[in-house]
Amino acid sequence: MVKTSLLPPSSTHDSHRLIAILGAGAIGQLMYHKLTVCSPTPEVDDVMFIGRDKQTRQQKLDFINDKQQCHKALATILGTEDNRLAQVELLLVCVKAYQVELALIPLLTKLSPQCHIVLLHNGLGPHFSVAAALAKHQGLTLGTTSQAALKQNQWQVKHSGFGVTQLGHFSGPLMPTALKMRLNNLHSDHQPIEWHQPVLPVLWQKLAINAVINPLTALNQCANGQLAATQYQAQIAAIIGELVQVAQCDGINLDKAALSARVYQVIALTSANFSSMYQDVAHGRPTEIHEINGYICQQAKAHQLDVPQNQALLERVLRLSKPNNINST
Ligand code: KPL
Repeated sequence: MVKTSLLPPSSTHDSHRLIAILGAGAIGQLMYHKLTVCSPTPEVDDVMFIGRDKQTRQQKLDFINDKQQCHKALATILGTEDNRLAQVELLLVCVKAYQVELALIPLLTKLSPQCHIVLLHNGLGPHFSVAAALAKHQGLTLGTTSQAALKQNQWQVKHSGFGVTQLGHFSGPLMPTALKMRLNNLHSDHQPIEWHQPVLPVLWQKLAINAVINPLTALNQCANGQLAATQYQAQIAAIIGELVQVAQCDGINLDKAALSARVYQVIALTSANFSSMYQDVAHGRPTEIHEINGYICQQAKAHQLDVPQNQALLERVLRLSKPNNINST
């Protein structure tokens, strides 16, 4: 067991600039540990979570790294009325796609007027309303991560797979270099953080991966790897074909063959995993279907395109899952 220094919240000087994480799920907790105890220069007192309650509290966390070592930490979960929200200069939003607007928009005026926001959810869509709600000096970066983390219990997370984290500027002021350097600590073993400009092509690529794997595993109740079977080939090709057409009308050129190869690569790399949508449906939680296949349908409609495969997946998953509601996770 590796013991790390646990600084109490009182050690945080009032003028400190803070990094905050909204969403303490598996990815939110992984980001916390990467930015604190796992970073080469651990600074444990300037990274905090933002909770839903008014009161600030402390929470003990466990992080099990790839070498099965356990790091212990004592995290501050800032309450929604804590004045320190105004010191938050970088906010990593790690909630589910359907929770982004409800969780983030009411907070924006409480954060520093220069706060930079990073959205890290599956799917697309919430970035439009978030960009519109930001103050003049609040910039927006979008990203995606294929790092994997598994919750062993609510406050114990295991780093279960290495992957790449891809980020890029979307709107407003650029992220200051000092914050960018701090985020470079989110790298996984041999894969540095990738910064992309423009970022949307990368996010459409990830959308294709999620548009295939997530609904098909949820509907067929299978692990990701089972989608490599020939019975799914035609359907997967049709989902990707529709997405490529819609993306093109949105000004994003994607190579269908390369995208399809990438989707099958992720199916192979994550073959034993059960997708997040499979798990959401299995646990009776809402899913991110609106921000995944639903986003493809929405953009298709705007361009007067038909996307029957994605439309059918959207409707079938909606019949399986709960209506989206921020309080239900
Ligand atoms: O992002 C994922 C998810 O489950 O949401 C994939 C890449 C499909 C891995 O399971």
